[in-house]
Amino acid sequence: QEYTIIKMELVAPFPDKFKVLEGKKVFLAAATLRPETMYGQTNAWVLPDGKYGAFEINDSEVFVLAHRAALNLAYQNHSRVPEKPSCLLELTGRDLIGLPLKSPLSFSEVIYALPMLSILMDKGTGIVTSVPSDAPDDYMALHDLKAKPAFREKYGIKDEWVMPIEIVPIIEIPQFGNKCAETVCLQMKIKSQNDKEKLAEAKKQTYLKGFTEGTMIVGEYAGRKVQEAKPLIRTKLLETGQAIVYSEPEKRVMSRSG
Ligand code: ZZB
Repeated sequence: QEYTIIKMELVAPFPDKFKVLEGKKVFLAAATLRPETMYGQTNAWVLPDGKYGAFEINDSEVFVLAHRAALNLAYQNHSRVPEKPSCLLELTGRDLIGLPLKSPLSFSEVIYALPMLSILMDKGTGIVTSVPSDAPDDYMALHDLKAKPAFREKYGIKDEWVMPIEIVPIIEIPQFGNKCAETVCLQMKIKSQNDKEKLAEAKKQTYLKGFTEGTMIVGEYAGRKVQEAKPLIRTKLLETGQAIVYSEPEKRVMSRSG
């Protein structure tokens, strides 16, 4: 599986726990298969109990991601020490909640890291960028946070990180409109982010529709089909140093859906 890693930059001043990283450029490294949707990013997702680390990618840049992903990246020429992850700081998802980030192409100047309970730590980087207009999982996780004050309280989430978030329409799909994740979640009567089976089906549908029938309505390639815009946007993100390629080696164990 070939992902694009989006570099979501931690905005200074760093919180106490991250002070040892001062002077470096620090990024939450989000793995995505949909680089063309980056205009619609509203926040980042982390697993509260997930184990993460801050790894030196080169002399000046640090990526926060799962240890397994750091090892894979080290073998893909993205480690200060060749073939060896160099961890400066051990972290959990809870340490990441509330971090202010600046992410490529997002219309929001600053977005925040928030908890999502369905993140798999053995897939991608364990960091996910949130596009609630087009990703059903993101739409439902954001819905849960907005609708449930107790949930926000449990994780020490400030209202100002969540309540101002608005879904940004970025892709138009015939019959699904410009917030296809919302359309599908409502149609399928999905209740929360824990509704795993229905969400898997919703994801499948929106992936397919978005790719085959979607048209960009924002950004440099507005008016172009998603199929055409996707590789162009990806290349631009890579060329401008805002993203890197990440190949996920085949897993030995079968995935849950396999
Ligand atoms: C932005 C985005 C926008 C995504 C969208 C999807 C969609 P797949 O096909 O199952 O490999 N993701 C990445 N890593 C994880 C993880 N560790 N745990 C849970 N989710 C993860 O799915 C890849 C997508 O799943 C990635 O692409 C990421 O979300 C998420 F409009 O990034 B995506 C219809 C989906 N739309």
